Amino acid sequence: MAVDKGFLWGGATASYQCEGAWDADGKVPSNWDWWLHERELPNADVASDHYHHVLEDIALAKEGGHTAYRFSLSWPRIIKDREGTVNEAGIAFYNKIIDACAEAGIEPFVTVFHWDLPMYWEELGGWTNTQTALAFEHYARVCYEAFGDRVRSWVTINEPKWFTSRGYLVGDYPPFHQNAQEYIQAGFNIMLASALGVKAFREGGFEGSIGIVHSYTPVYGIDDTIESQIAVRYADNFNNNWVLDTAVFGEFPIDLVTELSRTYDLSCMKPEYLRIIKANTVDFLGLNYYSSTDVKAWTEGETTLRFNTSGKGGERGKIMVKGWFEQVYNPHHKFTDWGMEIYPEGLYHGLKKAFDKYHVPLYISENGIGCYEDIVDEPVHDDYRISFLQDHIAAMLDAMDDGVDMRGYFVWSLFDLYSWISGMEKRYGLIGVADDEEHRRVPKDSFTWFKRVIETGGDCIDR
Ligand code: GCO
Repeated sequence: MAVDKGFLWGGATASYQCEGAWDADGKVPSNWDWWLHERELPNADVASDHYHHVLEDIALAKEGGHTAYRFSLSWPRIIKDREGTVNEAGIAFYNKIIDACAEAGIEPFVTVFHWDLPMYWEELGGWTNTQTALAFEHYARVCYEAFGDRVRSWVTINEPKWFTSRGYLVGDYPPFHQNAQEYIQAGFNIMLASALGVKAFREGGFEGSIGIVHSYTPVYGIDDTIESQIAVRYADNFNNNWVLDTAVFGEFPIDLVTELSRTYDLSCMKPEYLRIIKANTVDFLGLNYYSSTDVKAWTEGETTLRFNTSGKGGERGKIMVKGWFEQVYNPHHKFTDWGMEIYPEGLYHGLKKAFDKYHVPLYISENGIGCYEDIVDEPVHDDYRISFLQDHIAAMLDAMDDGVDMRGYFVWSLFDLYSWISGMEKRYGLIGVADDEEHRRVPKDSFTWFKRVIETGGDCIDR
């Protein structure tokens, strides 16, 4: 049976990954701008040049039948300095996107923070400093006030786990640190920031709903032994619960806090902040699903912890999870070119589990596959992407049949964009972006296929 009419179908992007125009019209540098320039790494100075192609991109989304567009706002484009001065040109840019969406009948699904932190906060310790979280409240309020008359779906933060673990534990994202103490502080502050974002939303009496987006990694034990079950709990706390429990229940998992308190300084968790977190929980969860993980009890030296990434940095991730669990490869599964496990069943199980536990509406806020592709004039025949999306949408529809309250599905990504340290090589788009001066948009076969999925409300999906 087709999903109901209000179900959101669309593509997702993020400001740093697609806008380009990194120093245009009063935008100040973000931590990504600064660090990548400093280290001479591939950057998103230009990226997909969405800043100059935004009307074309929204027109294409409309042509593809999309009913929603998930994008993020850039804090350094909107707030110029630590005093909180607003950059009107930044506001104007997002007004342009939101108004174009309205004209196209596309619902804007807006993330307030998707990793591009103003450098003026990074200089003071970034997310390890509680001041950043406190400043986020002001920034979020500015966004609601500017766009809240037209935006009904808000996300405070995108993937707290992913960018903090890569930035402070694995050490391959800015600020390239490997320090578990900093990771814990950053993790706490980001959850505080999210709660402050919810607080500002509620206090302002804005219409609509507000949630958080999590990089969801359902965890499987290799067997049912008690050792494996304990490893699963550790891995679930590490991968999911510290974000999801905290966002929905307003409390960090108590066994995780107890465990961490044995080794780390948790004085950042002040009672007044814990009260803010408790009082300001989310309305919905956005789950980004790329892969699941298999774990077993820790057995030093026998296996390699992959840390949910291409393997790079996996060893370094061990500083935190030593003694907790080991991540193992499941030889029966397929993997992408970047070593991400392909396992649609994990989405079905994960959605069931999340809904049973949290009882809030769910969105798939990202799902997709990164591939090497050459964008020329002809559409890319990305049958591999179609089959990936087909199997994952089928898993979502099965979960809906089994009672899970799903409200929308977003493909990552609407068009090709910069994929963090993988640069522009790792393409996810339904629409190709050519490497030429014009950044020509060339819709792929998956774009046409997804249009049919939307038109049939998912009925054309093979199940
Ligand atoms: C990628 C990732 C995406 C994005 C996104 C996460 O490699 O590009 O798989 O998930 O990084 O920004 O929210």
